[in-house]
Amino acid sequence: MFSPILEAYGLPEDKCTIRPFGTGLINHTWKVSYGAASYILQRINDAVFHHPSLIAENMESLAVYLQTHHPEYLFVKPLNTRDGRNLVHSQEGYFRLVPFITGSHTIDVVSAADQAYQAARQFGKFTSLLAGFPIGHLHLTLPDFHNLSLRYRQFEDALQHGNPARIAATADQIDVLRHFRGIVHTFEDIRHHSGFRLRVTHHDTKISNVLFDDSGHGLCVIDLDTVMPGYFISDLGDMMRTYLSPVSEEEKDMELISIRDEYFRAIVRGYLSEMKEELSAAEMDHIVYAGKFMIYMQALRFLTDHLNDDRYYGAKYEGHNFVRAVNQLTLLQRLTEKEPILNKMVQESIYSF
Ligand code: GN1
Ligand code: MG
Repeated sequence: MFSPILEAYGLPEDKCTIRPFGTGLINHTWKVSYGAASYILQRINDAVFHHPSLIAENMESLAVYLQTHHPEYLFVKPLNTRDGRNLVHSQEGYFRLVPFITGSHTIDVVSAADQAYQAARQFGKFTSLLAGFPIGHLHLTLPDFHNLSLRYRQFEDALQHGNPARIAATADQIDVLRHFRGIVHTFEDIRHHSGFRLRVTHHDTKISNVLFDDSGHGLCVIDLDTVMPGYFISDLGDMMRTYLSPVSEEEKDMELISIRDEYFRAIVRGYLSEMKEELSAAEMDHIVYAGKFMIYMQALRFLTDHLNDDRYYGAKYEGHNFVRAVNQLTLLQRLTEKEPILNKMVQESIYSF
């Protein structure tokens, strides 16, 4: 299967070692080693990304901008094939090959507050280095990706047309999602608020999308498929969603879900260390909201998918997306309980700069 793809890049498949890599839910990823060189090969899920060439074009324009304005920034861009293409289309789908940066590594689980700080700093840096980039030049690779109002409508749609047995069995979770609906209203306010800006936003700030060096310093961010115009709450919020709790969205024992204060502080400090000059007062007032926004959206998306028979995320066991939804709702409740403390930490962080 890989032979024509690797050949396009001048790599002989029979001399390469190819093994699955990473834990993403959407694209397929492999690490390819050839002699001393290593690469990351990815098949873009074109059931999700209908126009993979738009991703490649976004990477080209970001690369040109960064090369001109911030040539010292490590921007990991897909390689061109021998005949100059930035993407290979075969019967098996769309593929790209990215150089593996020697001396770098990724992590799958945040196990120290400094890792959260480093990652938040890198995501903030990415947006702030691109503050002058003409935002209209970015293609929307997934239109409405973080449009919470649309996600809520899709949830309501699933309540109408989804699997009736699953709808009946999830009445409690449906109630909780409805109870938190104010999070959607705040999002609507944000969209109409002049203090909120659309910036170059990563939209997938999980820890495995940060490259670290051997001493644990953040190097740069990777996995740029969903880089699009967006609000800062997407990136900051998804870090809260994925770094605050000691257990991930896959955890079935909800007792283990908690908010780690020192990780919250690390995320906010790391992000603000790069973004404090960028954010308006109105945006600064929505730092804790960012976490609520992203956790709520993910809970909506998992439950919606469960009601739609797992057609988007797939399921490794019966009720997988239901468990994920309950997990995210639990996390949302834990975060909401701590809101006053977290807001206080935000104020302390803002004053400490
Ligand atoms: C998907 O593929 P992965 O794991 O990077 C999803 C994210 C979700 C995440 C939940 C394009 O990301 O939005 O937060 O799963 N990406 C897409 O694990 O839908
Ligand atoms: Mg991703």
